[in-house]
Amino acid sequence: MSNTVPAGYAPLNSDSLPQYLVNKLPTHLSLGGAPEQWTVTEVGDGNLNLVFIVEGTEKTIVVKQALPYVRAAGESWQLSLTRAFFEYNVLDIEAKVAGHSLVPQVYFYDQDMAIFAMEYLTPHIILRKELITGNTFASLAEDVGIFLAKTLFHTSDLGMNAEEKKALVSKFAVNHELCKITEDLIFTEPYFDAERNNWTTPDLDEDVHKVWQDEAMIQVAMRYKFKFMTEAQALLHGDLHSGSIMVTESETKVIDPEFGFMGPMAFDIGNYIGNLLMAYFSRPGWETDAASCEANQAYLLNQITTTWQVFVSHFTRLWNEKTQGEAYPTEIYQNGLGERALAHAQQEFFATLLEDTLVNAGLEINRRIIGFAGVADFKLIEDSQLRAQCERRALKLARELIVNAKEYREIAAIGQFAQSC
Ligand code: SR1
Ligand code: MG
Repeated sequence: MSNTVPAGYAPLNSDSLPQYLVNKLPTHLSLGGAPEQWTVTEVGDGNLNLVFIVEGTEKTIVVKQALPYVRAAGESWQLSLTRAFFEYNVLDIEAKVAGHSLVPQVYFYDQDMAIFAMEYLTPHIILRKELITGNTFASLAEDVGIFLAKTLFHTSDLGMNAEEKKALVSKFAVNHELCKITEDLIFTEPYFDAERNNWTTPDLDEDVHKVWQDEAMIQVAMRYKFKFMTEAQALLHGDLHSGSIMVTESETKVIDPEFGFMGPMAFDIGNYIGNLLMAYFSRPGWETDAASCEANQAYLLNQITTTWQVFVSHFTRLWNEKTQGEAYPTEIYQNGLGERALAHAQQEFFATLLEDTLVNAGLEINRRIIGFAGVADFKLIEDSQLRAQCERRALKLARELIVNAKEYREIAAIGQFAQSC
């Protein structure tokens, strides 16, 4: 893996950032007050980057800088800085197709320093934290469903010009290092005794060893790894979990698309649904009151169904109204075979997409419980026995989704299986 650091690159810190910004901030963007008086706080708690909040007297911004290694692992796991380029570019495309109501505004990007500055989202909070607290959000499913529909439709051969779409494939193919992280951490390592795996031991040892012997499940995982690597359907966010979404009562913003590349649509949708399911299974670790635990779990299952339904109806609308995109061309459907044939084509499309979504959701659950990068929903449950109990139920559902995805014609049916776990 090449890891060349450009000559102009240096990681910044709270002391050096203000001076750097003085020369870089666009003139129209004034934070107010002297740079020495700005308050700079490093708040990055993700796996990869430095994230600073810079507060002037008039305005606050967020500055994100890539490090030449994986922050969560240390310098022994080298990673090139190009991810800042991809994150900036995905944010730009997402904003064009989904709008700034769902995607933060970016102020500038500096390639040499692998840094960009963006809108400070306040009072938004990371969705994962909110779900752990047990909070609910009225517009979340609608917002995420629409985000998925717009970003996936408009960057696919259904909704964009074929030449431009192939240019996107070529541009994002260079994000192979982050794809490789996903290929390893999601599709490979949970299925053998990989060094980086990290599960609740010894409580889950037996369950994890069973996974490594589960040929039926592993064969599907390998098939979906191949699909992930070869199906360049649309520009994916690439890491659409509840830690990549910030919310308020009425607003939803999708952040952190550094894993973006042209891949299978079901990966993004399945990732998000897998994380809602983990929130669901972690509830008994966070709630002592049975009734409120049940109510919250019902909310989470409803989120899954509604997100999918909103996605399908919005995507269908875009498809029915499409004016470009050479897949399922308008000459054949809108002006040819007609509405019935188009509806039939769409029905088949969504049936396949649902199956692939459920498998990807299951794979995301497995990797968060067995693999390197766990999720706070489970990891922060202090009582390891209780944690393992929650995780074991989630693993049971994950297996069902991976092995029997085809059986689920309606997304709501997975809720029944989840309840039976
Ligand atoms: C080494 S990065 C580990 C994980 O963190 C990111 O958020 C992605 O989910 C990745 O798989
Ligand atoms: Mg991230």
